[in-house]
Amino acid sequence: MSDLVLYSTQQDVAVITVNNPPVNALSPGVPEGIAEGLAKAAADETVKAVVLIGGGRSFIAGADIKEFGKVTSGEKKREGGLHPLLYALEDSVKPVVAAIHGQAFGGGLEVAMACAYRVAVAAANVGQPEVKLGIIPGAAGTQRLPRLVGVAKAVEMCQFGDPVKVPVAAKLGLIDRVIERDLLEGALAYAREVAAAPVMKVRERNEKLGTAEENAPIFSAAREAAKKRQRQLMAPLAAIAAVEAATTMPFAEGVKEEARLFAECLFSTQSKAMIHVFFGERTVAKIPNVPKETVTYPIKRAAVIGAGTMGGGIAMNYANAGIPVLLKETSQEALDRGMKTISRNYAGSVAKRRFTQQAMDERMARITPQLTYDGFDEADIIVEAVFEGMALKKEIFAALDGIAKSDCILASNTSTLSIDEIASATKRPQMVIGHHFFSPANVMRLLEIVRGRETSKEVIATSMGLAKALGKIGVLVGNCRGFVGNRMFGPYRREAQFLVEEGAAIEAVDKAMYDFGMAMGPLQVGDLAGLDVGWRIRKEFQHLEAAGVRKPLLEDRLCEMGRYGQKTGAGWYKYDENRRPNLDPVVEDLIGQVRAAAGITPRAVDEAEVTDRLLYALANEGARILEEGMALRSVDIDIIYLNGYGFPAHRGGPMFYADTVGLDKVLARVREFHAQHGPLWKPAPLLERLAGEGKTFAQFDRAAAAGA
Ligand code: T1G
Repeated sequence: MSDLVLYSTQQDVAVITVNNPPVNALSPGVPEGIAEGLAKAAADETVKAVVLIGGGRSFIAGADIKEFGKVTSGEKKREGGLHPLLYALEDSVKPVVAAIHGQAFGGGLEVAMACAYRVAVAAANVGQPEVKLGIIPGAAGTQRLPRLVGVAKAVEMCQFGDPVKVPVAAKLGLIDRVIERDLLEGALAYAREVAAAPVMKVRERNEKLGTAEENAPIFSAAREAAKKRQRQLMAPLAAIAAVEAATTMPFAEGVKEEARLFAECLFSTQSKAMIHVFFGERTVAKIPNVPKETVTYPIKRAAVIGAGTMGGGIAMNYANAGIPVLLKETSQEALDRGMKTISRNYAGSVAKRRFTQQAMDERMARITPQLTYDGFDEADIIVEAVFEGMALKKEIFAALDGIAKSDCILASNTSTLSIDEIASATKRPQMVIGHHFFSPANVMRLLEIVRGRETSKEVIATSMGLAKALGKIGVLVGNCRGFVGNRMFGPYRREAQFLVEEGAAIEAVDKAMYDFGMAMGPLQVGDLAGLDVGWRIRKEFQHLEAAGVRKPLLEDRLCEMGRYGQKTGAGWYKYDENRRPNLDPVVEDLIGQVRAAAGITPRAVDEAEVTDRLLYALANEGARILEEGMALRSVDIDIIYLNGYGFPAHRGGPMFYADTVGLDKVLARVREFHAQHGPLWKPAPLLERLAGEGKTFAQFDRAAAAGA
């Protein structure tokens, strides 16, 4: 028996322990080890029943996702999968009891459902999260689950992939007993209780499969929900179809139909993209030359300067994570306004039953509004979130230098200004870092962590851990203008405006990107964030703009007209009381005037030109960012775009998407645009190199990792 699966006996019960840390994935050798243990138990006359349990922190968290890439790349042939093991478990003469703690996800739950019984501790979670990887359960999960919990719940679990807490799963009939104390002891006792009882194989239980009449509305509602909440995704629809097969076909046929649907999803670009994202969200936490064992600062007390939209949201993040936070403003009126916004945000969550009034009160109690620096000398981290002006920020950091304790991290939430220049206002640049939150700060998962030239490893490591504690995805970026996300968003939104100047309709540009999968089109996004934000930055950086380079004309004009977007009721669009966008003849007139003044004869612009110009603007700037080392890997850029800019996960991110198109094709289009539109489209040298070598951004990452 491999050491991936351990076998022992406790008097008359065999115990099979999966020992494949960190999550007991069903990696090669694990299914085989369980099967070997089962055979041993069958051959041992003293054994009356079997307990299958996970070692370490969890039961089995699913198939080994790393194996899928080997199958889809052809490196590895698809074998019989888990079915032989599942039938061996289900047909075992001696009943097998799955004992669950931590997670039983995906293949882990499918293994547990093939067992005669399932017991679990209340804190554990079960689920079929495969759709989050762009696939569906591939080991009869869609066939056994409805037989245990009924059709409606099985569809929901397979279509959305969300975890189900054990007490709820027990009520559904998925867990036979919730174990109060020691899981193994409880499972052994349960196994002895049921050792001699007759076992009904799950695959033979049909009483919960309902009738066609009962099921029809369930499946049509599920498909309706998929259309609304899972736009463009293929796996949820495949999951629904697979569960439907369980209600219309005999078990063995249903398993075949599930396998067909599973293969369709597994080989899809959507699944490759979502698996890329799964690993990418974990890769970004790995910083070359900042080893895992780097000492970090404990963050027990926080302080935020500025109670505006960003400062208030940042304070909420700390309160949500259980960290008391001081919130300083310069006037009582601004402070009251900030606290009122925070209270209103929390009340909204209570109203939506996201959490209780008590939870809101506890969070509010963790935020201390004040007009002074009282208590800042005890803070472990101070986050500056004031107006985007360098002079003000330097003044604040100079003041903090004299107040904060020596091991207090000084973070700026600046979205564009230089962390090095801000750090120069202190005598402790090694303690200064950028924590760039995205609005609304208490909602958006992305946190760009901006390393200054002198930022210490300990401050970086602490920031990466703090991001996780705040429920954020922390991505380390370099200290260039706009860092990574906004630096790329500039060309993206610039091209959207150029396309309108050249003849594209506003709504056509937005629709093209929405149809690509973006949460919102680029012009609507501008209206949402506020056109005046970019307008102010352009004015701040005017002196840096290269002369003779084409600049977008329309948004400055819209701002001069006081049309900042949703916040003023009008920007590119006019907004009704429900903030729904409507085309506005005033803007059409303005576009006509601007074209005429610029001597532009409007032309037809097709959807492909819109998506190519916007998406390749991202990829081209991303390539420059990689080259300059302002992002560690192309996947870091992808994770930034998914979590900060509404890029669709099923497209993997701007760099992954460019890889799927083929960098040679991307480069050809960039060269076309360069010829048509001038220096802004100069191809990035890295893009030219990789395209010339027939390589991908992903290969660039692997080479960088190998070289690290
Ligand atoms: N396969 C391979 N590696 C995995 C893995 C998996 N299923 N799950 C986690 N890891 C790695 C992860 O990359 C990280 O690696 C380390 O384990 C710790 O993970 C047949 C087809 C279980 C809730 O989708 O949801 O079964 O960065 O940081 O925060 O029908 O991991 O340390 O190198 O996330 O404590 C279905 C995915 C698979 C579950 C634990 N199962 N995993 O969270 O740790 S498809 C899933 C999770 C399937 C069947 C189908 C979480 C977790 P590294 P972590 P965590």
